[in-house]
Amino acid sequence: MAGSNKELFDTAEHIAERFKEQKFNKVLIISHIDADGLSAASIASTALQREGLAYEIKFIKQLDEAVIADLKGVLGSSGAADLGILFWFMDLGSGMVKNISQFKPVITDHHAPSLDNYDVPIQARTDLLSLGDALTKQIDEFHLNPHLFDLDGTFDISGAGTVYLVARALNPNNTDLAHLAVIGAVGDLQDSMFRRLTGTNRKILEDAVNVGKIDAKTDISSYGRETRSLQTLLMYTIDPDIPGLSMNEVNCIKFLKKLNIQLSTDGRPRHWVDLTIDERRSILSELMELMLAKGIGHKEANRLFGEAYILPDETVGTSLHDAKEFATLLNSCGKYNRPEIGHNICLGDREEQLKSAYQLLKEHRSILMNGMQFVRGLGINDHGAIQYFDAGDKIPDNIIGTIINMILNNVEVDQNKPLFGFVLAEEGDRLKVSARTTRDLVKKGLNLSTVMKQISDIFGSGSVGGGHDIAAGATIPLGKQEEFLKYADEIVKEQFGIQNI
Ligand SMILES: [Mn+2]
Repeated sequence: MAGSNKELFDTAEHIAERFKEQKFNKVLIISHIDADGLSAASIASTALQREGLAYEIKFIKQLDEAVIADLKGVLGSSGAADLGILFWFMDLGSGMVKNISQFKPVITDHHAPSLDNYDVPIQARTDLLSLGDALTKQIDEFHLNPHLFDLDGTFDISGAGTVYLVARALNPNNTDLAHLAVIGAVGDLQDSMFRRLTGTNRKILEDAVNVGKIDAKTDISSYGRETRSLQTLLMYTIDPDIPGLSMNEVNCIKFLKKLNIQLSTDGRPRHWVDLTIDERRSILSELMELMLAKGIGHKEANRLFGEAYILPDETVGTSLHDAKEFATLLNSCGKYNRPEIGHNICLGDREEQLKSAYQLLKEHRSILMNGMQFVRGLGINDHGAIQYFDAGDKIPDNIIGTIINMILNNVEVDQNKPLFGFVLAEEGDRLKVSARTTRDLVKKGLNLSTVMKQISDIFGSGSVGGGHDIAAGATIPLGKQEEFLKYADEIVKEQFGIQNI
């Protein structure tokens, strides 16, 4: 199944050539407003600036018809080439190749391309065949996506990674931006399956390590080594599930006290990074023992360990010192519509912008906690092969995916069905639906990206959907929830090979 990444590098070279050769006044960067998209745009803008090329950035929540209409406004009646604008879609675009072909764009993305990207309608074939061929060739030429080369975009490379390959092809000195691609990749959880970056991400990581921007070390895989108290870090360790400790703060405190681990010094909670090597070892070996004693297999218990990506230039004990926590900080900027703050932090601002980002992070945490509690009170509904909840307007639409992830990871929820969440879109005129599942179900044939795409296609205009096999989303018209659930149940059953009775 795994293809080779040589073609990725070749395509990156080809795109870099276009930046060097084509005459244009400005590059218009259109990127996703999350940690991966922010890292991607930061790599791109820095690389372009270094080449003396002007750019402008548009961060968007998703690429839909409304955004495309907006971009068409930029074009006006003339073509992109006449205006001297080069459109560069990053961390998005592959699912909408047909709709954006008129911009003659560069696309660097890792989301699954839609199957109907290159179809020319049968009735138009006689007239348009040659035109269609030319168009297709042109799009593919500047379309960098691991899926086009048989690589899995959920873990082989991220949006920021695809941009990084282009930046590196533009100028070998851009390897000093590799750490941003690492942040983008872990922001998209690309290290979660194997507990380390693999595939093309591994090559990017090597660059980051070689220039001294990242230290890669095996450590506890739990989130929050830098900024969480020890008991919080343990309590929220849910993959792997630690019997008695996951989601149980009291037991976590008892566990740590039994090992004579001081929870605080001078009234300040200690974090994982404050522990001595011996303390870390004693906790990890005790956790392993506990899990094995409870009958958990070695392979599962070993998920306790993972590769940590440390940014040695940053201050220990801050979000910036760890790639995962750095990504969370960027995500909070995106989620509260302050992408420029995240962008500036990636570019190196450590003063005012960083302060604002920490404030957003604080708010983000409390909104997440409230959202979790709300859904817990609401309960999860069973619907054939799937399960779902409807949060109405009680949860902001931009954190619904994160909430679903947190709930699905919670031991109390059925892991054998994908979890869907509905929420009113921010604009109030449509429904946003988001879904998450486990790696196990994906292995059994589940593909949420296809589910979202197929249903959006059925609904037609006003509906758009896609993403990854393990995590996907769609926007659908109001009042279509029941219909959506019916289709989702059918498609998921089909994917699992279950006959409808
Ligand atoms: Mn991404």
